[in-house]
Formats: sequence, structure tokens, C-alpha cells
Amino acid sequence: MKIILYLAVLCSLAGCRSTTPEPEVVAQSPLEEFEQMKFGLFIHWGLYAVPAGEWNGQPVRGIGEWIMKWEKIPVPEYEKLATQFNPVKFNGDEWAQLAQDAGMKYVVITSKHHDGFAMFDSKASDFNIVKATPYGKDPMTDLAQACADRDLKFGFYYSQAQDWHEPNAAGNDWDFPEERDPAPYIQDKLLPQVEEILSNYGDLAVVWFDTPRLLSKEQVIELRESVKAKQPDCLVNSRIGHDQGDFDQTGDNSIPTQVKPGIVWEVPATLNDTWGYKKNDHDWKEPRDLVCKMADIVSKGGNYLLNIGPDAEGVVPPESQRILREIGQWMKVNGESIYETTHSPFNVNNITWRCTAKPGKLYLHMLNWPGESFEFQGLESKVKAARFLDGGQSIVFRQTGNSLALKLPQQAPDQFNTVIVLDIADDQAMVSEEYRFDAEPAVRHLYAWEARMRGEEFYYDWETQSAYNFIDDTRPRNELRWYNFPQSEGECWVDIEYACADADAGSPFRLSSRRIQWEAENTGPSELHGVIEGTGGAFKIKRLGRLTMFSPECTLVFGLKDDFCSASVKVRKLILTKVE
Ligand code: FHN
Repeated sequence: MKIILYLAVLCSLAGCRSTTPEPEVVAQSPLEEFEQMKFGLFIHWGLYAVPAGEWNGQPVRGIGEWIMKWEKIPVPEYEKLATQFNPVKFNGDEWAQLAQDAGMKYVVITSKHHDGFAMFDSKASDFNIVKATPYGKDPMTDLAQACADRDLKFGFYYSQAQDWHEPNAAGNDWDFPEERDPAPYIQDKLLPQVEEILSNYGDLAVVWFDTPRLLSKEQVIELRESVKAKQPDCLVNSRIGHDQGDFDQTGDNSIPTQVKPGIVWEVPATLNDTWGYKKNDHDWKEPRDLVCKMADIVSKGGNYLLNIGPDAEGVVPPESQRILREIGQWMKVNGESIYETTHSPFNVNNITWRCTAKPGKLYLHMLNWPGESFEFQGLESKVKAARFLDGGQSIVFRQTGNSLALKLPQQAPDQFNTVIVLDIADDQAMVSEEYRFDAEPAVRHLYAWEARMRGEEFYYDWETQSAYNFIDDTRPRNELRWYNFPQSEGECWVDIEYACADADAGSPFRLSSRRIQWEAENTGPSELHGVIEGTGGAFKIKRLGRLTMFSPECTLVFGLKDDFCSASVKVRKLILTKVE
């Protein structure tokens, strides 16, 4: 990718009469390129696809690629899965094509997950797909090539600290003694395998590390340097640990509540409730939800890395394919409002639309269709024109001061997310201070649709704009989680907007805030407990109580204790008001 800058440089060369601007091609850094791609495919594929979420004939709760840990499967028994792994239907071209059809620009696949099994040909460990399976081939060669053929960037996930196959790595506490010194594992497996993935599959965009622990800062620096020595342009993510990443990751499926400027970051997320294939996980997210989440993430400045878990034959679940291709249809028309955009110039608090930007342009993502008219405040730049991105039909508008009113059709033109393009007179939008993306609102509205809906079979209803089916007999239990509240340290009042039939009142709720960190002690929690009151079935706002928020990053978790009535409670949003 190149940026062409038109510099108005007067030509001083002898004989040159033209003053036409000369295009200057400026190469972008790998990090800038990465940030501009915005949308990528994550693939979790490994031996765990064989049991597919069942052990000894019983379904196993939790994410599928963790089955070895959930069931404490001894290493020799887990190794036997390799003899059943024969993905004869794997086709690298089909997978890469799926990514392209979805409108994705990069692909990251598990080269080795926590189970320690290498999905590539490895000299450093025989526990790999070529040596230990009847398949006997290296699928990564084909996939890397198929991605290169389509101009998709390619990268590998590698679990650097957890390796349940190895006594000296982190994670396996059922086969091996607790005491461990990672040095031999680092020398014999981690560094050699990382070198292998960087040597044998062409240029990598990223080595995507995960669950940092056990390794010291020096060991992490050595790991990072080993990547850069082989491929200086290859990025590493923040989950390498000890602040050694080139770009940042949010928690899984977790979108920050506000614009996060100044750094490059990415949200890894699943299409259902697992990363690795589970045959009984049919809890698919809707394309509409995913398109809206993408607009939310990109408007806050991030990238979206969306996961598929192919089965043990090498087939991508048909539902995943359908969902990705539906997203791709939207991207085909609206990709201009996603790729190479920058974050919203507006504060996203208490609005259900989002904005992405390019020089001289704003893209309004109408996640909830407002009907015939839409008005918002804060834009000071002069609007020259307004139109739908799909079809280009112009929109009648009136700009008064910092208020812009648009005349719209009653029905949403797009079933997922209608994008409106504003051509503005300034390169960068001028926005009144209180509406700017970095304004700190005294009252913060946390909508359910922005939250991570953690748990299984937990639903969002667009009609009532609320989350429901709060049950906690699942692992993890169903709860709403909001992340990242910069500068929000201190006490606040918490109100909730929800609906509950009087007959269904009485569920105990819990709300907690804490600062969660990978490599340090968590701070908090501050907690609130109480009982959900009936609202006569209508949406009402009620006070839950007073809570402490932590800085700089805080996680807020809301859940109901599972009982006969909690599943029907509908939660629209929490409202946080700072105690002065
Ligand atoms: O433990 C892993 C999990 O299996 C999965 O790989 C995700 C993807 O981001 N990362 C870890 C948990 O955060």
C-alpha cells in the first residue's frame, strides 16, 4: 500500500516550466499498513478439532481449544488425537478466498496453540502435523501461498508461554510438577519454532503471541529480537508481554467504550462462543451484529480480527462461511467507510451511531435507523454535500451553527448499517470541544450492544435494544462486560435502564468493577449487590448504587444470578454519574 502525496513544489529544474504538483510516493511503515487494513481473519485450527468439544462421549463446556486443560487429558492420551487428524478436505485457496470474500485484508492462523501441537512442519518438535498425523503434509505452505496470491497479508499465532505438551512451559499442572524453569523450553522449542515459521512461509505480517506469563522481560526481549532478526518488518502483538508489542490487543471479544487514539490496536473476536471447532456450538452471531461491531471498533480506531474454527477434516463450518460472506456483501458496497479510515472525531458516549473519517470526508454509520430525520451536534466544519455511500443518492441537509439535520427515508436503506457520507470543507473535521472524541463526559452511558456479551446463548435484541437471557449455569456465565474507562477513577452512581415483568422480579444482580492486568495483580474489585425490581415490563431507569472505578483501565461486569426469572430480564444500558 502506498500513499501518494501531492506536493505543491515549484519545479526548480532548468527548463521545467510546469508547476503541476508532482506525486510523491511515500512508503508506509508495516505498522501503518497493518492499521489501515482494519479487518482480518483469525483461524484457530489444531488437534482440538478432533474431539470437537466432546470428551468420553460427553459435551465439554468452555472454549473448544482448551479441552485438554478442561479435562486434564494426560499428554500421551492427547497425543493420540494426532493419529485421527487427517484434514483431507483442507484447501488453502478456499480459505484464503473466504477471507477475501469477507472483505478481509489479512489472515492469522494458529501455528501452535496452548496444546503444543505444531500445525506446520517442525524440526524442533515431532509433535507436528507432518510427522504425527496420517495427513503428513504441511497445510501452512498452501495457505501462505494462497494468501500471497490474493494480496492478503499473512501471519502466525504462536502460544509462547503456555505449551501443555512441555514440562518446562506454562499451563500443564496435571502431568507435570508445578516448579518449572522455562529456559530449556525456550531454547529447544520456542525459539527454534519461531525461527521456523519466520523462515519457511514467506513474508509474515505478524507473529501473534498469546497469554503472556512465565517468561521474564529479558526472555521476551530475546523472543522479540529473534523475530525482528529474521524479518524486521514482521510485527509482534502486545500479548508477547512486558510491553514489547508493536501494537495492542484488547481482551477477547472486548471493545473499548471510547475512542482509543494514538496507538494501533486490534480486537480479536469469535463468530460463536469458541475459537477452536466445537460441533455443538451453534451460537452464531448475526452478520448485522458483526457489521455494527466492526463500525464501532473502527470508529474507535481499532482493527477487527474475526475468528473461524475449521473442523478436523479441514472444512470451515458452513454457518461461518455464510456469515462472513454476508459481511463481505456489506463490505463490497461500504468498504470505503472502513479501510484506511481514522477514528471518529466525535465522542461516542450516549449515541448509537458511529463515525469514521478520511481527509475531507466523514462516514456516519447509522447502526439504529433514526427514521425520517436525524440531527446531531458538534460538527463545525462546513458540510458541502451529503449522500448515501450505497448508490450515491444525495441527502437534503440543513446546517445551523454546529448542528446538522438530515432528511432521510422512513426505512433504513441497508439492513445492517446504512452509511452516510459527508463531504466537508476541512481535511480534518472541526468539532466543538464538548463533542470531541476525547471529551470526558460527567455522565457515561454504557449500552448493552457495546458490551462484550460473555457467556453462551446470550442474546441482543435490536428491536428493544437490550440484552437478555442472563443465566449463569454456563461456563463462563452470561454477563455484560464493558472495558476501558480512561480517567474515570473515583466514585460514581450507577443507574440501569431495563425491563422486567413484575412476576419475574427478584433476581439477585451483581455489578463489579476492577482493573484486570495480564502480568500484575488486579485492582479491586468494587462490588454492588441487590435484587432486580419489577418494572411492569416497561423499560425504566433505576438506581443500583455507588461504585468505585479504577484507572487507567477498568472492567465493569454486570450479571444476574441464575434463577427461574433472570433469563427474561432485558438490560438496555448502565448510566454512570461521577460523584462530585
Ligand atoms: O487462551 C486463548 C484462547 O484459546 C484464544 O486463543 C484467544 C484468542 O485471542 N486467546 C487466549 C485467551 O485470551
